[in-house]
Amino acid sequence: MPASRACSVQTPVYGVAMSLAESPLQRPPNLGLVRHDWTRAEVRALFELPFPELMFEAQRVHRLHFDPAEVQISTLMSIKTGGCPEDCAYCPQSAKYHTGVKAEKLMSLDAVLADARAAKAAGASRFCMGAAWREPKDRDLEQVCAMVAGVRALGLETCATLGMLTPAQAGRLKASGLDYYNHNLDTSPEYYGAIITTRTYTNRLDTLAAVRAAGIAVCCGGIVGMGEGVEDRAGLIAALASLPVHPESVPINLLVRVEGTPLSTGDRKAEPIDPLEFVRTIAVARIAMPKSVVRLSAGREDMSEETQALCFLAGANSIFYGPKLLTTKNPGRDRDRALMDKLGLKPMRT
Ligand code: SAM
Ligand code: DTB
Ligand code: SF4
Repeated sequence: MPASRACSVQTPVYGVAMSLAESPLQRPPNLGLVRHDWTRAEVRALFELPFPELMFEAQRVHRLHFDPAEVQISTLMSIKTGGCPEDCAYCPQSAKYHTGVKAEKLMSLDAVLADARAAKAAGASRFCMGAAWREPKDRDLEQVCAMVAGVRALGLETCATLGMLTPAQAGRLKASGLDYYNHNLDTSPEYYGAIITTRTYTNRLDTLAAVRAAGIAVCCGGIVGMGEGVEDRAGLIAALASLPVHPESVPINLLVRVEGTPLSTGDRKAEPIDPLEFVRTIAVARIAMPKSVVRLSAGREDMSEETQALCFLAGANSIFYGPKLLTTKNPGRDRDRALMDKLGLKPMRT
């Protein structure tokens, strides 16, 4: 061994886990390889690691597959807002709750393309169109397909999140040029029923299978801070990492608590989660799905710069950029540019 590697205070060579090598902790085998057989217990054990060990492993895995200074930039647009028949307890767009979000019609093609042009000019590489539907009707899908084709023609990657899809609908979206489809598992299979009753976990897995079979890249993650336990956060990551192919994109959302939703008040009120537990969830997602782009998704508006910086250190490498998510606030572009400059982060090359 060259002299420079013999001493434990030298700059580490990536892939050589110096502190773990000297620690009594056993590193699970094959960290950094893509595996589909993650057990809940293994994922749970990652959550239990001392914070420095977890962060070290997450960074090691991150650097095996990504440039840690690069962040993928997406912009989100609500193309059909509010009035949704589903009862997702976190969602301001459900017609079942009084949140002040007004139901609107599907936007026009021109309005969507104008927004997409602005997003591109501001530096986004992907444009994600969200609709508050349980599932798209075929005539709505026709219009969304035209939007997808138009956005793609602008030179942006395309993403849509429209609710449940049949295989035929997924095929039509693929044919129109859809690159990514977002459909989240949201939480663990066990906690899911406490959050949504109008569709099942299996419904979600079926949509994900239809998207995958159509050849569209999968964007699938969940929400943290809905009153779930660490067991559920581990269950979510284990479910995502056990999919036959890992999602190419994994959004980890921090609950945006919106007044009027069941999680905002009363006996179902979700208490805010410790920011470090959110960081841990990002780190565990990074380790369990080494090649996936992990998005530090909703919830950044009220997040400190320090917490966001820790999320990037934990392996997050994507954000939504622009002052609005679907119906709630996201940091303004100036604020995000300043943070990225301060941290030396740059847009991911596509
Ligand atoms: N209606 C479609 C569906 O549910 O699949 C697409 C839009 S829906 C708003 C997309 C995702 O946004 C949800 O699955 C959920 O994970 C996330 N989301 C919605 N409201 C949220 C909130 N208040 N805080 C954090 N994430 C939220
Ligand atoms: C995802 O995982 N998060 C985004 C996107 N997919 C569609 C949505 C966040 C929504 C936050 C609440 C709102 O703005 O309405
Ligand atoms: Fe509807 Fe989607 Fe909101 Fe659920 S998350 S209420 S399906 S818009």
